[in-house]
Amino acid sequence: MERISQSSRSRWLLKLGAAGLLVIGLAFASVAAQAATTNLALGRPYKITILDQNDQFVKLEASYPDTNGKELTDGVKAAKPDFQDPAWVGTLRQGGRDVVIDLGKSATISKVVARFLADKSVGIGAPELVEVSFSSDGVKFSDPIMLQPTFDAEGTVIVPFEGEFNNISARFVKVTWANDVWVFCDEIEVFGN
Ligand SMILES: [Ca+2]
Repeated sequence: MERISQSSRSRWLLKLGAAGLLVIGLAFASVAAQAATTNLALGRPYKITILDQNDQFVKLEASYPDTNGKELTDGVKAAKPDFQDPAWVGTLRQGGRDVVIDLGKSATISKVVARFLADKSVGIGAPELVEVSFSSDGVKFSDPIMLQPTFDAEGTVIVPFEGEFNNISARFVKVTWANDVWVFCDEIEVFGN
């Protein structure tokens, strides 16, 4: 059997070492990529505030409730653009809504997505305005930034509104939408790590 010389053995060890480092590096890169796509809002508590409350409208929108006050971050999305799917939370007029999500701890945020329903045939429109703002203490919020619809809402469709950010640091995320008549939302997601 041919003996492996000392120098060629050293070269092999170097190559194995480099391969090992590459594998470890890829593993870290994979974890980092995964973390960046984590929905930090999933299962987190939030508070909805009606901007201009009217008791008559509050009664009417109770037909499309936010059951247990958890539906907007429970990870459950409507399968179809059907307003009768219980995943939708219906909100009627009253100016609009603030939804303040508490991520539980300070996070680095790269993307926010809020999903809405558009079905003009039943008076439900994608909101004309959706904004997001950020806070470290839940009291003082940054200036709002508009979330944009990912496409023009024509017909009966689910329209995600999105914003991408350059690693904003915050614990509290406030999504605000304006209500024309009916606005239906099923999920708000905050991606980052
Ligand atoms: Ca949901």
